[in-house]
Amino acid sequence: MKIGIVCYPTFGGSGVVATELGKGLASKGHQVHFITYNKPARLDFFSENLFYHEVAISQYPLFDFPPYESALASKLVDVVRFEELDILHVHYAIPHASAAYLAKQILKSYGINIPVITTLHGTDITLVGRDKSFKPVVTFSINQSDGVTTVSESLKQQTKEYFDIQREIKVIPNFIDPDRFVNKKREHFKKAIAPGNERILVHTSNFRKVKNTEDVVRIFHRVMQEVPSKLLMVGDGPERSNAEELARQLGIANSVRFLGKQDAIEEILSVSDLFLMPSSSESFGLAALEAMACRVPVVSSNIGGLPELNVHGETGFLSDVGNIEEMAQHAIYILEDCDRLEKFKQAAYDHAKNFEINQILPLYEAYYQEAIANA
Ligand code: GMT
Repeated sequence: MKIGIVCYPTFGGSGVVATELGKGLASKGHQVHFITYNKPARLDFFSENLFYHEVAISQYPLFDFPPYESALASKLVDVVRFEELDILHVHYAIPHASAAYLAKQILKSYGINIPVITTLHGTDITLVGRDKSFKPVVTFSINQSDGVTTVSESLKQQTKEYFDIQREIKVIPNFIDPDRFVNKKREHFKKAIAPGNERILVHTSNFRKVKNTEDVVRIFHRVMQEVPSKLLMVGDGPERSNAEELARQLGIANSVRFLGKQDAIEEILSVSDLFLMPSSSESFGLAALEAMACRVPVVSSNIGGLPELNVHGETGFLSDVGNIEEMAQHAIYILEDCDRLEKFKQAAYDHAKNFEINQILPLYEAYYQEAIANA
């Protein structure tokens, strides 16, 4: 198939999933065209089946807000026509689904009927999409897509609850590449971070409000009173300085390392013993899955899609959002006993196997084939 993929080209979960999907499809012989405003962060190697089309946005003094949606729709028309694409797959509803709808209508005037699949990732539904300034457009473009997928059962239910959706929604969970996300022995790195053989806790995110990064610091503060440990904070975003300030106020700054944005996340996860994800909204929790694949159990909130990923009492534990004391107690329980920690690590790894790319990719391929056949 010749597949067009539209996504945000950043480190955000939706862009990561879209890029890894495209790379996986290309390695199976499909021709994949990424159409976005920057080269996707994880599009890091050359393949004869991978193409990147940049959406250029004109800067004109009249435009306080450059019209990205129109520029994207025009680019989609162009790429579909001249690269003869079979299908468009857009990730994140806003503004990708409506741009694809517009492109689809324009392409009809050229006698082309291109099927459009929309994958909803979370904040496009739970936070941004519900905003009344977007809601009619999001509802319309979901209903007009030829196929709609969500990354968890929970997100499917939320989409139906918040929007008037008349069409079927298929759940296709997120996935990991097990060749990349696998535990790599990095003893020297572990020794440098935890010279006293302390336990290593880790959090990776974009440090937005929903990630509750201050809760991560508070949980750690509680844990280190019982179990000698260190905390690695990976990523960057608006809440980073608050989390840093809190670590200083609590007098634990020497035990917390803020590493900023990192490419080799798997190396950091490989030396870690526990992943913390106390988010107040999480449609899936891809970062937690990446940790599990590297043998890292997860203490998380029980929000959104997290209970579909983190098996309470097996791969980690779930708690109500904001229940810092319970999350800390769960973390201590896992970390204080070597045999128990090993059991949780093994269970996390075993469960992550259900989300390997080779199991999930065929679901997308079959869904594309169905949409093309019905177009
Ligand atoms: O979590 C974020 O802020 C990034 C966001 C995105 O849209 O890129 O992530 C969402 O999509 C990921 C991939 O499907 C999911 O794993 C995340 O759970 C989801 N984030 C939220 O729902 C808050």
